[in-house]
Amino acid sequence: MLNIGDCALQAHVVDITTLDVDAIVNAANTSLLGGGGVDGAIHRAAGPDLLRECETLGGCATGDAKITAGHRLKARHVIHAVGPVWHGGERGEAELLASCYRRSLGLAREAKATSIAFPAISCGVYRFPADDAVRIAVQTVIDTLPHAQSVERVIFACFDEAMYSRYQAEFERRL
Ligand code: AR6
Repeated sequence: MLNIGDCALQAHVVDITTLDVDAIVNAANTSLLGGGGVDGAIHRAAGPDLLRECETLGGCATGDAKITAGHRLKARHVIHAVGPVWHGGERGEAELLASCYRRSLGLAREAKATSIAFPAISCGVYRFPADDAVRIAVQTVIDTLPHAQSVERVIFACFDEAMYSRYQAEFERRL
């Protein structure tokens, strides 16, 4: 855990779809119409009304995010962020990934969310190098928290121990 002002940053090995938080973030694609990985898991757990709501949104640009209700999830909202596909690092991937975290926290603030959980956006099918992605995620959240005062708890939901260790190492580096 890492405390930044009044906000606690935590990493947990957990299925993000099970979390009872104000908002979970989805690692979506530009269509916002579902897919595999965490996106597929969120749509399965939230039920078909999530897709119906997503169909009204008109997609989403890479680096941006859009918010919906949580439907059958315990989470009140889903924030659908579109991370970059990794192409070697010369196509603005780092800035686009940082933008996902900034935009998601902005939407969380507008929804008056106090708790938000992020998956490791772009670290699966989109192949962003995980160590770099984790550093960008933690740095961007820390930099953006002063503009997202409602947020008291940020959870980095990890699918496995290897990803969890990366967040722990990043927290410890900052203690
Ligand atoms: N809870 C937490 N983390 C998870 C879960 C889960 N239930 N399931 C997977 N992960 P990915 P991307 C982790 O591929 O790279 C989809 O098809 C996973 O281990 O879901 O941003 C979308 O529609 C990895 O660390 O997202 C897009 O087309 C992380 O979540 C595309 O994949 C992200 O992996 C987005 O690719």
